[in-house]
Parts: sequence; C-alpha cells; structure tokens
Amino acid sequence: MRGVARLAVHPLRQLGRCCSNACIMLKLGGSVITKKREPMTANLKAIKRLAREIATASVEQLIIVHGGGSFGHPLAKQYKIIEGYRDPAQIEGFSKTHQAMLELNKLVVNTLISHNIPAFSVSPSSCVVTKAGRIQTLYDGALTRLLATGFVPVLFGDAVLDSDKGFAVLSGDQLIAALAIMFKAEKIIMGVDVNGLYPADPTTNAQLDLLPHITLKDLKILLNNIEEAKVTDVTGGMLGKISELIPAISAGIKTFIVNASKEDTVYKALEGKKVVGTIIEKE
Ligand code: IP8
Repeated sequence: MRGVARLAVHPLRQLGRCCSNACIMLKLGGSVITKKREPMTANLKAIKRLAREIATASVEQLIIVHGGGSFGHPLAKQYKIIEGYRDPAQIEGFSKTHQAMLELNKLVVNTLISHNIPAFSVSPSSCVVTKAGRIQTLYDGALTRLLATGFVPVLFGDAVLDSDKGFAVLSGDQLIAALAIMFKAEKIIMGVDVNGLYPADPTTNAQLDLLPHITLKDLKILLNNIEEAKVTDVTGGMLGKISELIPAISAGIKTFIVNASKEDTVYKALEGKKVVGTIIEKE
C-alpha cells in the first residue's frame, strides 16, 4: 500500500467519523481465503497472494472484512447459532465459532503485517450487537481512531450477541455494507470466487455472459432469479451476499464484485483499473 503508512503509523489525522480521504472497503470471501470443503483449513497461498496485491496497491484508507469459509460456517451450522440462543449447549458452540473466526483472522492479519501492511484486528462481536440478526449498534470509536492513525482495520463475519434472540451470525457482507455507509466509503470491492454476477446460475448454464454493469433496479430483479449457492453457507451464499449490499448501493456506494481467486484482480480493483467483474451502481 504505497499511499498508506507502512508499519510506522501516521501521526494522528484529524478525527472524524468519515474517512479523511475516501475509504475503500475490501471483502475477502471465505471461499477464497479458506478451503471451503476442508474444515478449519486456510488457503494460505491465496492469503499471501492477496496480501502481496494489497501491499502493492496505492490506497489511502482501507478497511478489510473477511468471511468465515470453512472456519466459522460449519461450527455456526452445527450449533445452530443463526437460530439464536435456545439451549445451554449452544454456549460452547458460540465461543467455538468466534474462536474459529479469530484463528482465521489471526492468519490473515499476520500475513498482512508480514507484507508491511499496518493491519489491526477488530472483533465484530466486541463492537456490534444485532437485533433479530440485523446490526442494532455498531461502535465506531475505535475504528475511527484506527483509520485516522493509519491502520488498516481487519474485521470478519462473526458470532455476535443479539438483543432479541441472544445470539446471531453476523455476515461479513452485512457488516461491510454498514461500515461502508458509516465511513462514507468510496467503493466496496467484494472479492469472491466467481467472476461476478450472471443473469442466472452459471454452474448450471455455462453459456451465460457475465453482467459487467448493473443498476440497483436490475439487481433487485436479478435477485429474484439467482439460485442459492450450492455450498453450505449459514449466511445465504451469493444471494445473501448481494442482498446485504443493497443499503450501501442505495446510499450511492459503487460496488464491485470481482474474482479474488484470480491473480491481480484485487490489486487492479484497488487501483481503480479495469477488471473483469460486475459493477453495481445506484443508477
Ligand atoms: O462468511 C460468516 O461470515 P460470512 C461468519 O461473511 C460466521 O458470511 C461466523 C459463520
């Protein structure tokens, strides 16, 4: 990251809720940074490559959110965390799910640090409470200061406390949209394991062309047509992912769906270079 302080942190910039320079939000999908079919297995090669790409891009301010992949999802499913707190046996599962996410986050953050990115881990369960699964409170004080100081906060989908149902699973997608609105982000880059959005499920119809650019109106129509992802994902696969972005897109934040499994895609998207993918805009 040429534009951001390397590990030597900037003197404090003027503090405020919005980023002093437009902030970029980057989601690293769980299916990219983990081996989705192998429990608790990170894709270290992909994490290192992504760290290298992020380190070489010129970005002023960056917030990274990563997904759960084979760390958070199987445990959240096993202990039915998404259904809320119903049974004391889930207490252990709630902790285990969070710990699994911390483990993945540690790998991601350590790799970013080893590439001289001033990454700093922020646990969503310590700054978010949901109500019926939706973000109710999001404490922004520490995040604002981290950004102003020159850090790259690294958050993740997490097991969080919920004021209605006790527990919930907060997806990285709901979180990134809320953070993008809160920090008036310039753009959201969603790094997933497909090239972008298609008019229907591309795994069942190989002839489909990628949608390079769509509006919010088209997106809503498309969401009625997209089939759910085939892989176990407690937070709703591609359909869930994209619907969570609607509030941010409605707020005018340009969103890019790109294939983070492909070399240099995230680098180019961060740099604002042309890249294969889908751009979603309000109008
Ligand atoms: O992969 C889910 O985050 P996501 C996190 O962004 C957990 O949906 C704990 C399953």
